[in-house]
Amino acid sequence: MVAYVDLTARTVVEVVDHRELPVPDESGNFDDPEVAGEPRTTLKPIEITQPEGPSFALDGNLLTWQNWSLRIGFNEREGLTLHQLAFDDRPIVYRASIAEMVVPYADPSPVRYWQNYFDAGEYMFARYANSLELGCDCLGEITYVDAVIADDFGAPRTIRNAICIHEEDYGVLWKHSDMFAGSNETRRQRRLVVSFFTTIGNYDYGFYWYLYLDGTIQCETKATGVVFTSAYPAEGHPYATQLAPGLGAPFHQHLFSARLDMTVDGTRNAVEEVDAVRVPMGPANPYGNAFAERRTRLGHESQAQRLADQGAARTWHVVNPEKVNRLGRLVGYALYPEGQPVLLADDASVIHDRAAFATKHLWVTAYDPDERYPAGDFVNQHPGGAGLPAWTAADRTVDGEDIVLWHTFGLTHFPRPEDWPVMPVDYAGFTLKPVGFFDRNPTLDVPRSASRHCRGG
Ligand SMILES: [Cu+2]
Repeated sequence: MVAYVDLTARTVVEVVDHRELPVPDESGNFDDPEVAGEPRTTLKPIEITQPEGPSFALDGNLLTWQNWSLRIGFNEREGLTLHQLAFDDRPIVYRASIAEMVVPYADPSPVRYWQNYFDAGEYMFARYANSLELGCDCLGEITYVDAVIADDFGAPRTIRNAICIHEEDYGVLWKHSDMFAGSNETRRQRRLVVSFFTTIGNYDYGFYWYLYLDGTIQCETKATGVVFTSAYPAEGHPYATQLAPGLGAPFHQHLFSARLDMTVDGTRNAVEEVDAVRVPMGPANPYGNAFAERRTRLGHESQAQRLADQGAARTWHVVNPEKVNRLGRLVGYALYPEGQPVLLADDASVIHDRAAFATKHLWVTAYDPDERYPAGDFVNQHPGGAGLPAWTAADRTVDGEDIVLWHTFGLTHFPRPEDWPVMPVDYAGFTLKPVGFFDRNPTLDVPRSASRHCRGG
């Protein structure tokens, strides 16, 4: 049953009595031993120890770790913000954040069709950031940072332990066993992790930024919590998964927009789209084995609204047209998208207009300090068209300018029975990797692991 209420007039406009279904009777209280069963006893402890402390330092909001430096910030709309990311004092990203996210649902019934939550622009999701706990949320040698946000009346509110900073081992960085020279070298990768978790209604989202020894930057979102269930008919419903008897969860997407104000070795940057292309057999390719890279410079904003193409291994290289490496090539950082679906709702739908940012994987815009939120500043009940579609109507040049990348990524979630009654973390994100930014592998100076768990070399 759905009631449409005019909040201004305080009147009920319409009541829709859609369908009568039995209330599912299975308990989903996963913290109830009756539901969860006895805790298993077979997991031995894992302890992370760093006897000399972590390798990073935090001075105010300035975070330094290995070759990296950055400043961290936090606000109620975007949550964590990273500023002035630099490697060996060479700037890469001026400011990075998750500037919007939308969760559109696929069920066309009157109960659900309007469910399109803009968790950032409508709900200010970072207001609900969790106070994290050592050993549960974060393992190892952790530095917590409190966040101070503005509450609904403009007063400061402190969220204790909102931001978690730590260092992780991340397996093998590089390795080679040389069968001719008899040498055997392995180096271990590490990453610096800056993260927070927030709870918006039924879902819990983690936002994790990783910096790696080799210059890689990664953003990873984690979706967990409880999927949006209700009574559904067991048969004949093409837009939901049955999770328990009589209980269904509708299909939906979690679409995030990362705002990446790039500054690769300086303010003036440009974007090249790089595709893998097949080469027809012919005089220049007599054996037919050739394949090549195709580079396309994105000149104006109208040309810089792009979809990923995993079949072509498509990446977007943010280059500095004024700086070259020792090989005479432009220095760059490449955005590697996951290439999951963009907004699946029909082009004529309301959500298509309201979440236009989510219809492309990539937008590139000329920097304007007023352009911060891709669905517009005021998202609640906005009819659509604000933000990226409005700004890019000017079709500014983005070639050799101060530019901002807006990257849509996310999950298209067909719930699984295993997502009930609480959902194991699902992941979505993207990676920024140096491509010709360095003259060679920047991690040759990483020493062999000195851990006593290793046999000495
Ligand atoms: Cu989901």
